[in-house]
Amino acid sequence: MNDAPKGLRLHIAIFGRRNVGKSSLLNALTGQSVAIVSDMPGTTTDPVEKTLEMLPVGPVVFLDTAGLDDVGELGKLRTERSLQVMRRTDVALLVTVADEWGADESGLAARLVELKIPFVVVQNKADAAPEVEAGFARPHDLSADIPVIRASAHSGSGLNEIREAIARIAPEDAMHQPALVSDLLPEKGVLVLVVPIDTGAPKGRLILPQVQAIRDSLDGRKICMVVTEEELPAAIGCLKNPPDLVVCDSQVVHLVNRDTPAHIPMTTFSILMARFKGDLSQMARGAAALQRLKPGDRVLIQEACSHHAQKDDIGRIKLPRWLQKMAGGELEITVAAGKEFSGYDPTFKTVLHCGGCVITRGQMMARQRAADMAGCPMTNYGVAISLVQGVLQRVLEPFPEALSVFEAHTGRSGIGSAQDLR
Ligand SMILES: Nc1nc2c(ncn2[C@@H]2O[C@H](COP(=O)(O)OP(=O)(O)OP(=O)(O)O)[C@@H](O)[C@H]2O)c(=O)[nH]1
Ligand code: SF4
Ligand SMILES: [Mg+2]
Repeated sequence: MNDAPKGLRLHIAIFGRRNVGKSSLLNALTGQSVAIVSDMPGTTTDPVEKTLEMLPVGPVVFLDTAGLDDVGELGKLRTERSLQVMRRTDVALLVTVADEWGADESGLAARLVELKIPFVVVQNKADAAPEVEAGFARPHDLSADIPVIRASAHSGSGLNEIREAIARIAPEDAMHQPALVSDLLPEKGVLVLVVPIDTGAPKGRLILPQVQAIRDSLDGRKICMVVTEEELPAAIGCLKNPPDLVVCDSQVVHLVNRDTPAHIPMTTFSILMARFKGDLSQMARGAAALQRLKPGDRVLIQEACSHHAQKDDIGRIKLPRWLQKMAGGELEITVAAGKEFSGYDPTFKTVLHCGGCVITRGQMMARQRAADMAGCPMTNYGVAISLVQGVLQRVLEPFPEALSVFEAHTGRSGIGSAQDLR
């Protein structure tokens, strides 16, 4: 489990004013000297990350942040970065010194409530305030369901309570990923995975969604075949009964659509991942909005990491070209990359998101919620590729709810054939 991908780990972020002991708590909870601690306010300047296996929660990432009361120009920037961390937080620790609770803490708590991020209030430095032990007050403006724990990063008191509280309040979504594919198959069902082995495929290995699909089908005791698109007809032909599901890479979806008889359900790895990572129905609604784009409309292309763009990059080059073709003219395209983001500008007519392999389900859901709140339809690359290929309805068939959302919002279908996509 130690090498669980970051996208599958619960993200726990530590917020609070400067010098309250956030970094000391990170070190105490992880049992390691991860972050620098000092009595100088403003010691932590950039978010610090530490992945570990934490009982009783499982694989987690801890994020230590700069104090939210930092001052001056630089301080403001640091505070902004800390707040951006909130957008990728599944559970927060709001740290104070003993029962000091002022406007900073109230504001922070209100913001966490607004973003629907569950949190624990940690009253740190309990060892230094024994004289008020009896009178340790619960903040007056906190709702009763928010745990308040007295702790000391120095003595270690309260740390287990913090761990247990995290496990208790962690969102179901972030703790228990839905199955990737096995729930779509009957008992001992047959799954055919179509994996193109072209020059773009990494040498000697498979990519994460492919490995996860194989593993999930084995966990679910299904029967899994893995073939390239060229072998697909032979693979289907050699089976006594039709397979229960064919899953392919988006880039060969037009070929696989052609070679998979209509009575055999098919979908793509991207669609599976869109459901695994977030709300597929919302992505399907966002795909319908792509069909309404007009020349001059603003589109945000959002990637969760800043990878080096290739010359035929899907997000930066191909999708914008296809969408402009669908819209019948130039679109105003903005590209944003990185794990941090600070909400959406409502003037975007669409947010087109990457697969988000480096962020968690909770983080993707937070992005989807933020887009929804700003009134920006949101979809992702995989869903958009199937739309422009004219096969979205077919690949959504295994997901009746998402299909009906798409059909309720759709106008015309995609731009048609594979030739159009060169
Ligand atoms: N007595 C006592 N002191 C603590 C405790 N936790 C932290 N401190 C001290 O408080 C000071 C600040 O600790 P940090 O962990 O650097 O605090 P921080 O919140 O990360 O500070 P910034 O990074 O500046 O925002 C240090 O001198 C710590 O030794 C605690 O539980 N008890
Ligand atoms: S899917 Fe998104 S997060 Fe994953 S590598 Fe591509 S751009 Fe980065
Ligand atoms: Mg610090």
